[in-house]
Amino acid sequence: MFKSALLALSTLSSAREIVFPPVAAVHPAGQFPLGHHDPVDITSGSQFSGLTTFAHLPYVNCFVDEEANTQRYDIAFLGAPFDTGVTGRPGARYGPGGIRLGSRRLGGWNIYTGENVFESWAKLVDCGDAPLTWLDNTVALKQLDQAHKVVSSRPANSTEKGRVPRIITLGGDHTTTLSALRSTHEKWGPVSVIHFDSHIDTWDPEVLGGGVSHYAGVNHGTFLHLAHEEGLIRNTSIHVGIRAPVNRGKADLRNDVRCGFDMIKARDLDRLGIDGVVEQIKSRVGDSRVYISVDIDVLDPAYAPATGTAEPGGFTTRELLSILDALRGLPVIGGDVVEVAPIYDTVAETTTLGAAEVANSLLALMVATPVSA
Ligand SMILES: [Mn+2]
Repeated sequence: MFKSALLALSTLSSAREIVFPPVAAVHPAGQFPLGHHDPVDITSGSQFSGLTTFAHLPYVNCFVDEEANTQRYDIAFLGAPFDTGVTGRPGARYGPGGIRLGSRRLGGWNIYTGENVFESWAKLVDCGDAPLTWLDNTVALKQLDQAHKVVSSRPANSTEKGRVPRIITLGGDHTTTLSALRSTHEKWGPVSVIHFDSHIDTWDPEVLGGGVSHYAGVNHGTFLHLAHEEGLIRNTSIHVGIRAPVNRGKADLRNDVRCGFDMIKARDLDRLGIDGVVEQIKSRVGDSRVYISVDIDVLDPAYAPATGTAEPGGFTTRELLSILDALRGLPVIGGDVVEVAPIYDTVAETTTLGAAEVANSLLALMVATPVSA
């Protein structure tokens, strides 16, 4: 009995002594063997170590002069945890954190382009989330306006590529895009909006919310109407992926055109194909500067269940990424991924993984084409 126990112990201890060859552990970014000089290396990163920023980018508190002035950047990720402008399910205030979690495995050389956006001319940072109050929409949106203006007002790192840093916002409900557009207008003037969404979001505030109170008219279904009213956007804008019903039939659609939008409906993709959709978007925006806003509900709920106003019959994740990547060459001055509400996600993080990939595609477009102010 003693002998067999000893045998079991020695089997266990030798099992614990199994030594893996060094190539079994690799550096996530470069496929370098870990512990090249030291058999135990804790200086190189792993996909799961450290604190969670977008794609492991360095965190810079971009809102505080003393912290940001010494750490310049060209493209900044900015979280906008705001979801009190929704008409459906709330929860997008957790979107920035959810998208960051979904971005943990981003990195490396893109299989389609052969490029690595994380090893380019552009200095990338994650500014964290704008600190927004959660009980007063008017104050919160003023804070977000201010956050965008402060983050984009700092001098860029690679000034030969462009003086103004560009921002990719992680939403937040779609109201948050209004703050982004107010800020881009100051730096770049009116821009064409390429708006991926299942809803038009140009509803007249008088009709949607404004009948209740003045401030309720500022919400995730009216922000594009307000952006038009404020002169922030050009009348060469376009929706992509629309399929949700409108409230007032022809009146809403007439108003939509008046706000500067053309429309590619979700099922148009079946007829036009990816190339046809891309061609229509490009011919619509011409050579104007563009802002790309992606409401994750443009995807079918099968691919993005974690959103506030899901509409069946949407794009697959692959279709959306193919369209986005084909917009390469357009002068993209800013963009966002919004309406991600992680509490409704699957346990496999279906929506947040997709949303992170969308943000990665926006980043690739911005790195590919520097824009000077
Ligand atoms: Mn929307």
